[in-house]
Amino acid sequence: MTVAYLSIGSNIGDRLEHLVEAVRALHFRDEVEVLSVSSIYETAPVGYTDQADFLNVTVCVETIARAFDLLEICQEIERELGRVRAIRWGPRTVDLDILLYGVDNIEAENLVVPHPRMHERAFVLIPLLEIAPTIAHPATGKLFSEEFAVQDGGVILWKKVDGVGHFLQLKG
Ligand code: 5RY
Ligand code: CA
Ligand code: CA
Repeated sequence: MTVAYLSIGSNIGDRLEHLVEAVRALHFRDEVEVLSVSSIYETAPVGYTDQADFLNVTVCVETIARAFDLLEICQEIERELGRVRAIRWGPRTVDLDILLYGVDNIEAENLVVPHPRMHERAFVLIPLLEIAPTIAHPATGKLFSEEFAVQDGGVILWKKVDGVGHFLQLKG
């Protein structure tokens, strides 16, 4: 069993509905147990900025799936929720990214873990630190709480979430 952290984001349509459905889909997979979920944050788009704001959460799961199977699961859920990959950096109904998979370092063509940009993205770090305040980068040993990006703006608490059960009961 491996503990993994995922980032989930949505910036089109009913963003809350998309996050709730994504976490629900993880919850119903036999290979995945959702251990915790952060509050929901509204975040300014990073990387391609002339776009709608995102809702983002970070989720901690325990899984028997290997990393590449977890990636498959995430991509299946994206497809189930109607994500169309029309434009590479276009708006997305839902995006599930593997941030950390245990302490593994993976550098494959289709999967790089730890996520290479996670330490510089407040929309990842702020929700991650809510559920794992003392977590460190498995390769560098650096605490994520000590990253400068934690102090970046553009991330506001949108809805406080008190446990996975509460999250799964939210209506989109
Ligand atoms: C759009 C904007 C930025 C598509 C769009 C990127 C996230 C993209 C992000 C996320 C926030 C990215 C670049 N339309 N910014 N930027 N949250 N993902 N706030 O989840 F692909 S990647
Ligand atoms: Ca499950
Ligand atoms: Ca992605």
